[in-house]
Amino acid sequence: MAVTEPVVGTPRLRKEDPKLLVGEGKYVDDLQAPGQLWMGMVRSTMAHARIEGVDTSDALGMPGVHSVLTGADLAAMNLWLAPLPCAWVVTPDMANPPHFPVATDEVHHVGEIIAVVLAETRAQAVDAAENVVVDYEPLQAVASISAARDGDAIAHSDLETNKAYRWELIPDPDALDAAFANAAHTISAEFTQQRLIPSAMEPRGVLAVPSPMGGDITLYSSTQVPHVLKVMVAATTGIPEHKLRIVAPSVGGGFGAKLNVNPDEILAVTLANKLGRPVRWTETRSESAFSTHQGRGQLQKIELAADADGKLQGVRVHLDADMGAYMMLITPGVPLLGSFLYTGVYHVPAFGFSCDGYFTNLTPTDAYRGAGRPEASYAIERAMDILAAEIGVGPDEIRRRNYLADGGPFENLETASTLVFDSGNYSPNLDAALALAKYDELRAEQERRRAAGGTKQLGIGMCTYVEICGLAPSRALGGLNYGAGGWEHATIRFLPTGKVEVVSGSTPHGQGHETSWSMIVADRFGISPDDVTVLHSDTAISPLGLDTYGSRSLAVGGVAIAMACDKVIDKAREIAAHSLEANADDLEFMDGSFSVRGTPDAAVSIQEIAFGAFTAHDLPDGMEPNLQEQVTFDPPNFVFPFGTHVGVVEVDTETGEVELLNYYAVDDCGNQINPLIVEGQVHGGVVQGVAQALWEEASYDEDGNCRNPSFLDYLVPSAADVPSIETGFTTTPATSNLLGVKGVGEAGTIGSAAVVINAIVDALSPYGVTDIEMPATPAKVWRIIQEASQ
Ligand code: MCN
Repeated sequence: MAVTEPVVGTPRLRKEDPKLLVGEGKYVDDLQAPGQLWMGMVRSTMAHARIEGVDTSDALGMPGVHSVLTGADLAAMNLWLAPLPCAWVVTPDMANPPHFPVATDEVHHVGEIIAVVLAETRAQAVDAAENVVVDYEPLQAVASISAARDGDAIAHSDLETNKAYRWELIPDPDALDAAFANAAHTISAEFTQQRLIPSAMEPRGVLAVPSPMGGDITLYSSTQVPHVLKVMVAATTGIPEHKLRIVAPSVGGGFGAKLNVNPDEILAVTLANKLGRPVRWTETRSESAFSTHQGRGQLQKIELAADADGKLQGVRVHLDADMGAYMMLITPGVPLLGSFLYTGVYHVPAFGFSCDGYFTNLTPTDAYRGAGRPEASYAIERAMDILAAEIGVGPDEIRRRNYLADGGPFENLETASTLVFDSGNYSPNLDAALALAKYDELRAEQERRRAAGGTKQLGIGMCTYVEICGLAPSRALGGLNYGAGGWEHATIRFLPTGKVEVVSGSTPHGQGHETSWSMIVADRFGISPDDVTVLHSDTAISPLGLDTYGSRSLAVGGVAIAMACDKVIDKAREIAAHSLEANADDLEFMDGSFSVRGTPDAAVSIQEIAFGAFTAHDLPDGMEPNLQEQVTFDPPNFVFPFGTHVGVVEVDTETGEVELLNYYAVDDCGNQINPLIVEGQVHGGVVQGVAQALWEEASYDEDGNCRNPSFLDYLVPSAADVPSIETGFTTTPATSNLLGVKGVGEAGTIGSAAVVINAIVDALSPYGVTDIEMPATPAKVWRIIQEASQ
């Protein structure tokens, strides 16, 4: 049946949710395979040590134990060809010590795998793993970035230094020097991006199932990147790629932490392949702090040069970035993802960025929601507030004075970091955020409280962020030495009965692609979204794709879907012209039917054409049967969503407690497919940034032990910990894709940490407080007030 009302742009509940809400979703841990063996990991209890011996004898005799394999045993089995992959070798001389799934002679972080137990049940595997005795010779651990940079200890005994690489982006060094030499004001600030433990609702898990005959193997993994994983597993293990199938069943969130090739994935596949039995493992929550990569971990130095009015003349940034113990899939590239955005949404004539990557003896770092961009946004947006204070203007005014292209034109905005923003219009977005927050009233209330001198002071923070997403143009990614392309693939298939199948190369793990993709297709064809089904997350069903990260799915994959629909319509038009005996150019396609312009009675629906294309009884000469088209889209540019967020905190000056009272987010992600999903993405993202600002931090002692690997000590907020977030939107369509869409999956995270810290500093500015490190715990806030009051 034809549907005439467009659905794109209207809020719709997610079609994938009912199944998940009633517990029908099948996660890796729900799957069962006859004959399966469980892996139990023997993990290093030391951050840096030589392995002197591994005694497996007790474990081997325990009930249900099939085998206990040390690194040496596994090496002798020749299960893999290469170490775990790093796909982003950022400089030709980057140090990249080999990272095998199981350590053989030296361990480099607590939790690194030393031996694997295979047993009939999970409990038996875990019990036996606890009875493997490892003899260590302790080595000095490098437990922080500053220790890696300034200390004597070396994280890898066979390296001479902890420094892995230096990467620079200084388009015009002379101009940069001149900007600082001639500046009326200079600002220099240092910030710490603490390590974060990604905490998806579903921990990671794997199940590798060999087929009884033929040597094929299926890996079920809680991954956001089945396609990437397939290539990497093949390259690492030597198992032919065409013999591998990767399935990501229901995946309970990832936030970047399921974008990797992990030791457990390689172990499960290779052991299952070798033994001819299914092999599985699911991490426990506290194991996850060691077995899944962590996020952030940077020391930032940012300098601003400005003229007497506070107009930026130059921005200079240096990062020391914590790689952790090894380079995982994109570890070294994460800081680079942010490097281009340290000039924010501002007109900056001169720019320079450098980053030193350091190894430490801590869990490896890698992508975590925003990957590099929240860090960049934090540094520039904190620094802009400091500049505002120096110039003596408000935080809104300093931003307004510096916005790129204020007054237009709003397309192709050139930046000093060499990026060209597709489109951006920042002042109206700031205005909308200030209006939503009732900014003037907030300032008046702040003044009242200050004058009254009470213990509950108000702080108002803001941030205008921009992000680079829709990670895409393959050529641009190649220019950065990234090991893959950025295209995305879609296939659209009309079934004989007029229903539509979409095969999506991007792989949802919470983003609602089934709903959004159905909406795009529905509008293209004039049908109901309920008549569309979306197939994804299985490399046998969707063989081509580059998956979901970098808020790329809509701006690349969703656009590929729209383009594939249009190709289907083009073919259908030829068939319609044939059956209506008309010229294809004279046909119009509206509300799901083709008709001859001016004679609407002669019409044929796209479903009728689909059936005709299936029977193929009367197709134009030489035309292939069926209505199915595919598109691989490689966009000409990234997309650059932006937004202004305002946060209001109440700081208790006696206890140091900070309460986030209100949060207002006005985002601009171009045209929206489903505003309800967009809003949900903003909410989730904002809370993750707020959590970094207030609560979350992976804390390590000087021996490299994580002090808080469980939810008892690692403070992931619940809905009750945050206020209801009020959202608003402006719409500046993207110019690099036909839907005019930009990504939103990370947007909330990118602005929110800076907002909260700006707000706390704002509340405490009368005390002379100019900065506070994240997370702004009550103890830290209290101490800083005491220090400032002395
Ligand atoms: N959307 C829209 N209109 C827009 C932009 C997006 O309707 N203008 C919709 C899209 O159609 C899609 C959703 O919003 O349904 C997110 O789209 P997009 O911004 O393209 O982001 P991705 O789908 O590529 O998701 C990746 C992004 C990242 S990088 C992280 S990290 C993240 C995130 O999404 N992790 C998440 N959101 C998450 N949400 C959940 N529930 N769980 C995670 O692990």
